[in-house]
This record gives sequence, structure tokens and C-alpha cells, in this order.
Amino acid sequence: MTTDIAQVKAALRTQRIETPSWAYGNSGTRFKVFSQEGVPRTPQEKIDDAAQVHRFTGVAPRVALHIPWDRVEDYAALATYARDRGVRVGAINSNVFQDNDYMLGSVTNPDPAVRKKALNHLLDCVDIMDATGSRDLKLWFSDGTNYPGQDDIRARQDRLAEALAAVYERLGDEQRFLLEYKLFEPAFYSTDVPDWGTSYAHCLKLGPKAQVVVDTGHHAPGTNIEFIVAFLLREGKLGGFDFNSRFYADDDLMVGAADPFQLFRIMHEVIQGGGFTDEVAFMLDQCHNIEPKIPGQIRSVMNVQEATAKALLVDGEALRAAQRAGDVLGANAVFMDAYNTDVRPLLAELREEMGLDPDPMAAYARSGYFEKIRDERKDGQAAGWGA
Ligand code: PSV
Ligand code: MN
Ligand code: MN
Repeated sequence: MTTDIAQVKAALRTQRIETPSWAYGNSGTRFKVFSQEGVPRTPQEKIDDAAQVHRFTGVAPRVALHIPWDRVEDYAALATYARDRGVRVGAINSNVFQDNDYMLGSVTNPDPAVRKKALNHLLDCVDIMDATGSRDLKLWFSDGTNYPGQDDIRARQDRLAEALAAVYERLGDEQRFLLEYKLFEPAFYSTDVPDWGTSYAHCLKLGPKAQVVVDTGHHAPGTNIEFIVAFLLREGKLGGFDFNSRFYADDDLMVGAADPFQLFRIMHEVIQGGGFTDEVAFMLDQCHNIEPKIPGQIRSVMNVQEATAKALLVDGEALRAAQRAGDVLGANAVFMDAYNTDVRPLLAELREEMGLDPDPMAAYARSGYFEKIRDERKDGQAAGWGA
């Protein structure tokens, strides 16, 4: 392999992986939300936990907020709180799916009053971005229908376009929105933003501040996600990722747990397509229903790093030569060589060079942080999936 290891390490040092505030609180399924000891009681405590993930990995300096789960009086003060702990507030995630008014949809609801309420929330989120200095507004809509004939599919697209245009209009010069798609759930017949094509079409019409976000858990089984990534990057429309694993549907499991090879293929397209920059937000979106929260995030961050390191190890020159020569097996061998490399020693070495413990999981376990929060946080939990 002729890849320059120093260059690989330099690139890995620049990687930024954002963790979601909602990962630190209790979560579960519709059958049961399991309570864990030591979960945060406030947005500030979620930030404290996110800061631990950064402390042990060195590559997770941002934490995404979810509004209103992370509602506070003073968002600028919350951003300062985060900075004082060595992290920054990342993307602002809107929530127009947990209110009775939204039973038939939010921005696509047939009732104009409900649409207005939803839009106002989205605009409020941009106000919050102004206060926190966040660049990205992440929009995920649970909107859709359950039965054929329930509503006019096309009219719902018109309503969606109207809301998105109003949000776009409100964005500042340095701000963007990332429109997330999801195949189904909670709507079971039609979903208003079900796939990348729908998201892309809306974003394309609006302009460069509207970008598509790829949640790796939101596709039909067997979907070639790396193709979507390559296509969107080529069009300058890939705003970021919500990384998580899925076995069946939107399982929100640890990144790279279900299919590390897929994660590698995605990262290969990111690197090939010039997407390994801050223009593409590498975010995690997962909920640890049964595993401990902070170590779950650390594991996911490490899994993204491992996939990235392997993708950086692909010998580009050899790959292109084999591709040009039509050497199918040769090209595939170059690709697989990189994937089959054990990059853990390289990452351990890199961490030591960065002044970190080579084993973030063990270092966190030894740190005593869990024992501290378990003892301190006895009364309740913050808002989130589980509250
Ligand atoms: C629901 O599927 C979801 O997991 C979406 O992926 C959002 O990004 C996330 O919730 C937070 O709103
Ligand atoms: Mn998501
Ligand atoms: Mn999801």
C-alpha cells in the first residue's frame, strides 16, 4: 500500500463528529422506555456528558440540540456554557412531531392554523441559531398519511414547499437548513419527505442554503446509500449525515454496528467526492435504549473514525489505474485491502500523539465520571425521547 500514513493521520485529526443531546437521556421503544442511572436532568448536563465524549475521543467538539427538549431561557448563555466545557453547540433540531396538533401533519397539515404553528416553531429555531451561533437547522418531518385518500399528496407537497421557502428566507448568510428524509414511520402509507430525491428537489429549488441530510437508518433494506452520497456530493447538495445503524427499520443503533462495510463504502465516497470538509456535517443520530449512554457515543465516534481511516487508506492511484484498465478484480482488491486493514493500532497511535489515552472506552470507564453522575443526578431526567 503506497498511501502516506502521515497524511492519513493528519486528515483524521481534522475530523469533527457531532453528538446529539438526545442520546444522553433515557430512550426506548413504544413498548418501554428504560431508565438509566445518572442521565442528565437539564440541557446543561447533556452538554457536560457530550464534553466527556470529546474529552476521550478528541474529535467530538460539537453537540446538537433538540428544541423544545433542550429549551432554556438564554441560548447565548447555553452556548457559553458549552464553550466553557470545551465543546460548541452544533445543529439545532426542530421538533414538530410531539404535539397533538400535529396528528395529521405539521407543515403539511390540511389546517392552515396548524401549519402556521409549525412554521413559527421552525422560525423560532432560527432565532435560537442566531443566539448559539449554530450554522445548521435540521428539519425532520414526521408528516404523511396512513390511508389512501386521507389527504391530497400533491397539495401536501405545495404546503411543504411554502414552509421551506419561508424558513429559507429567514436564514442568515452563514446559516443553512438540512432537510432530512425518511422512508416511513410514523406515517405508514405516504410520507411527505420519504427519500433523497424529494429532499433534493425541494432543496434545489431553494438554493445553496438548503441541503440534504442523509440519515443512514432511513432507507429501504438494500438501498445503495453510497450512491446517494456520491450523487449528492457531485451536485453540491450533501449537507451532512445522521449516522446510526439499522437492522430492520429506523433502529437508531450504534453507528457501524450493523454494517461496518457500508459505513466504509460511504466514507470512501465522501473522501473521493471531496466531502471530507466542514461543509458536510458528520452527526450521530442514535438512541441507546439498552447500552450506557456516554460509552455508546464513544463507541460510535470510534466506529466512524475507523471507517474513515480505512477509507483514507484506499490507494487512490492504484484504484484508478485498475479502473482505467478495466481490471475488475484488481480494483476490488485495492478497495478490500483498505477495508480489511486493522486501523486500531493507527488510531491508538494518533490518540497518543494528540495527548489522549489510546483506548477511549477504557479511559472513560476509569475516569470515575459515571460514578459521579450516578451519585449526583438522583432526581429526574431531562426532556427527550424518554420523557
Ligand atoms: C426520527 O426518525 C428521528 O430519528 C430522525 O432521524 C431525526 O433526525 C431524529 O428523530 C431527531 O428528531
Ligand atoms: Mn435523523
Ligand atoms: Mn431516525
